[in-house]
Amino acid sequence: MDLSSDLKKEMYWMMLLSRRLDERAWVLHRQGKIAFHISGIGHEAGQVGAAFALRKGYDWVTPYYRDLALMLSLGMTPRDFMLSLMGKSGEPSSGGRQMPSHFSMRSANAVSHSAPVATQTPHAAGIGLAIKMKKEDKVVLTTIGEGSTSQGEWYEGVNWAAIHRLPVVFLVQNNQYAISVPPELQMAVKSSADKACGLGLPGITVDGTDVFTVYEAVYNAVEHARKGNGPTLIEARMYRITPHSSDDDDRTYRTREEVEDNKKRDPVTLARDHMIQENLYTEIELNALDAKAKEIVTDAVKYGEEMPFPAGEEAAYPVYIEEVRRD
Ligand SMILES: Cc1ncc(C[n+]2csc(CCOP(=O)(O)OP(=O)(O)O)c2C)c(N)n1
Ligand SMILES: [Mg+2]
Repeated sequence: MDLSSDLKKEMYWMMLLSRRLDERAWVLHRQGKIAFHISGIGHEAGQVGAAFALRKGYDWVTPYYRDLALMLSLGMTPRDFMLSLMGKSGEPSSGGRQMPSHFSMRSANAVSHSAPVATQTPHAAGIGLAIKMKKEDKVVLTTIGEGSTSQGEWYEGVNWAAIHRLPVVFLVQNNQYAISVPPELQMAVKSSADKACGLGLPGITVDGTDVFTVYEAVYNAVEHARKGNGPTLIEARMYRITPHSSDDDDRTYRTREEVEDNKKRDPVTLARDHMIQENLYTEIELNALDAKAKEIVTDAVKYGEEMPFPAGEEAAYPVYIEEVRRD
């Protein structure tokens, strides 16, 4: 696909910003300043490529917890993310009530998900059905990890979308682990995309470390859906460079050599190399961008630290409410 220089630069920036923000979250956790972090490091190409293939704020998204780069690409700010990590007042997903990274955002049509994995899949199918009934040309993107494609909800959601040819793109981020469990213990097929033939929709596997490859695959699937041709299942293959979460010790189930080896396909480094090779940026410009990303992250941390915690008496809103508030 022939992409404009500006588009490539925008994508690179989102990947870089997400990476620097994510790295800072780990530091904050180890400093004891936040309780929990679940990381998208290694997932940036898959998420940014997918987000840029959508009409932002027009199409719908039901994301999952690793989708930091996806959400930033759809307009969530680093400050918003810090509020989520710190459980502070004003946090857009839940006002600081949800676990961090349980993303939702009204302006991006991004719908909140539950902690049980795969619930976002039937949600996406339901939204797809609503779009079809309303005869709109919108599309739903839903994301998930490969391990969670073992869940019943996942099959039910994909099956329903396939039967009714709903405008849904199912993006599986195959990062080679479900906490400690490798894909071969989750499925007897080689790729989550192979499951598509049993459910009656197209399924493809792509290199999820290359942002432009993912963009092209999701773009084509989105256009296919928008024209009323139904859903597509895309598996983007990548590697979870960090432990599962801040509370996981991955040394108990994988070697350091394996992790180091997979860092050779670090999506942010690959995109950076592409920028140089295509003369889109010089080394000096790239270093300046990096400094800018770090500055934005530092500002977000300061902002988060200065914000108050939500008022205790509001803890149950909107779980239990006296009257319905529409704001
Ligand atoms: C129904 C359910 N079972 C188990 C869990 C605990 N859990 C949280 S994340 C996770 C691993 C999911 O792995 P995968 O789908 O590959 O996504 P990844 O975390 O690798 O991105 C598990 C088992 C859960 N949240 N929900
Ligand atoms: Mg996984």
